[in-house]
Amino acid sequence: MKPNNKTTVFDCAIVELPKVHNQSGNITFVEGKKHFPFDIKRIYYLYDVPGGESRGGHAHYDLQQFLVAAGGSFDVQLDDGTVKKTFSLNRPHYALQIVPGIWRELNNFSSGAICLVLASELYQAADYIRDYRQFLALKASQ
Ligand code: T46
Repeated sequence: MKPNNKTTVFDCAIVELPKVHNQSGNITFVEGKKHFPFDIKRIYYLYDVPGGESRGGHAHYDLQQFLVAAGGSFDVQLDDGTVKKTFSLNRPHYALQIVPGIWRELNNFSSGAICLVLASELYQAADYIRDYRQFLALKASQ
């Protein structure tokens, strides 16, 4: 696997998802390749995150993701080795696209927050870069 070391935080953005509202509430739906640029191969979600805890602290070589605050709120700090950018997620019909090769830290989870992740690949431990110095070296080695 080759690192996607040319990606930047400016390749990551919030996208608005469809929302259908009626008197009994809202529904949001996503279809791979229609609303996202990939077929969704895996869904996972973070929940019951204790107050003050952080998640993430890694980058991916290949994985593409969309993160949604399906409940509550949290912040996502993205880092491409040069620029850091923080996104606050707090509405279930907005998703944050994270491209490969971006370091991320998730924090400021509200009580009851749910971070829903729609991912382009199945789980592979080898797709993670968990050492920040290694990440910086990879980003600098283009
Ligand atoms: C990400 C952020 C937002 C699996 O066995 N299968 C899976 O699909 C996942 C996602 C995790 N795991 C195992 C691997 C670890 O033993 O669950 C444990 C915790 O995973 P991790 O420390 O990577 O959790 P987070 O919250 O730091 O990161 C997760 C995702 O791994 C990552 O892709 O971007 O959520």
